[in-house]
Amino acid sequence: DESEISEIERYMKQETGSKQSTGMFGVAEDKNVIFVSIESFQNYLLDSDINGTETTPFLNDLKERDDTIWFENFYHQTAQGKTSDSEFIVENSLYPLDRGSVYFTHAQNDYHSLPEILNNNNYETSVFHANNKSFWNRDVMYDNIGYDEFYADDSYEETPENSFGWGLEDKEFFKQSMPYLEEQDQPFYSKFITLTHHFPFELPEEKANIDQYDSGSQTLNASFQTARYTDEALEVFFEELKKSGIYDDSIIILMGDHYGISEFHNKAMGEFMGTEIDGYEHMQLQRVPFMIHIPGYQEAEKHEEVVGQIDVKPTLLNLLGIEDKNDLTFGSDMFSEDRKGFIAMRDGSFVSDHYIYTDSICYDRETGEEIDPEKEACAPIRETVDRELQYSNDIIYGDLFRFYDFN
Ligand code: GP9
Ligand code: MN
Repeated sequence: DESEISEIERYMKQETGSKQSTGMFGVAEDKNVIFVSIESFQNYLLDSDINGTETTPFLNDLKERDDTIWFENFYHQTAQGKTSDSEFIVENSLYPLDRGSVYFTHAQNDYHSLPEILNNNNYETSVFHANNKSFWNRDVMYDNIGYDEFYADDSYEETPENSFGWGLEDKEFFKQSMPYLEEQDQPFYSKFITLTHHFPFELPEEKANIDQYDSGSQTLNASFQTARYTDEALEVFFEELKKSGIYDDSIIILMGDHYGISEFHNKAMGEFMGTEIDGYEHMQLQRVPFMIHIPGYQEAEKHEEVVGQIDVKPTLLNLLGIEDKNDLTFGSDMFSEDRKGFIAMRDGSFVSDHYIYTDSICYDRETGEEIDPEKEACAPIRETVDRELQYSNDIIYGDLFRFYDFN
């Protein structure tokens, strides 16, 4: 009820809210935002090669450029809701639920989501994803949180040549999206959700431009081919955006939604990485690409801060110069000096500047060494993490934003 939300509000305003940076405020004011959620993409793919062929030549180049801000320690924070969890975290800066998908279980709640805020600031908002509208209950949730348009599989032309695995291949997906994108009123916010690099990483042989890896895991082996394919699709998309003229008035954000290779493949993954996958390495494998590409910008740097999906909403609003003073977010602006200092996973694991905590073990983040349990180094952050996860659950299960005035 109202007293619960007041307590949570106090916590969020003190600990997680109003941490906007001034330096980057409004850098992308009035720009279109093209947000690409890259299916199952993890950081181990970046700068990797198979038999001397780069897996992700386009992304490797993009992340080093002066017009791309790359956060190399960006973590996904999803749970059972997979892609839908990543969408939920980005749109709301709340945690996903400990079980199920909030997109299914609490699609009718009151939220104060990114598309709604952008709508209020004169943006047209849309989602592009070539799958069934009701997958993950997206049609219902999108409607509730304020997306203007949802271009789903019925907006695309699928043929036996351009579809396999989960459906329409990413290159066709981007190409066929262009006419719809060109119809958007500017400025727009458009989210694109790719599909080809999804388990079981199926790709017709003639579309593969890199070898499979060679290990005991057919899943890991095949994943390099679909990752390479999606990297090429992103390059196609950038070219299409340039051709249409949209590129110059836009920023493009690329984000991996969650892991693609589960811990069942730890043995093969360990061979690939050249190290055994313990709890520490497992956590480090939860890093996914996060790049902010700003055409015309020349001062971009690589960022080493520990950040995650929970931070996307405040970061993006800050870049767009949108002040939403009463917003309640568990994330902070990634560019702020005064960030919260940890990224929490749904199961209570976390990564902080100095520590990584998982499965009741506290590791030194720099060295990966286990810290003597007597030292209790992780304990204070553990408490805050549990508190935040509980607050987030309270908000969702109790639909507490009903009682809060965002104006
Ligand atoms: C389905 C796509 C994949 O539409 O988003 O979902 P996932 O299995 O990754 O949650
Ligand atoms: Mn996914």
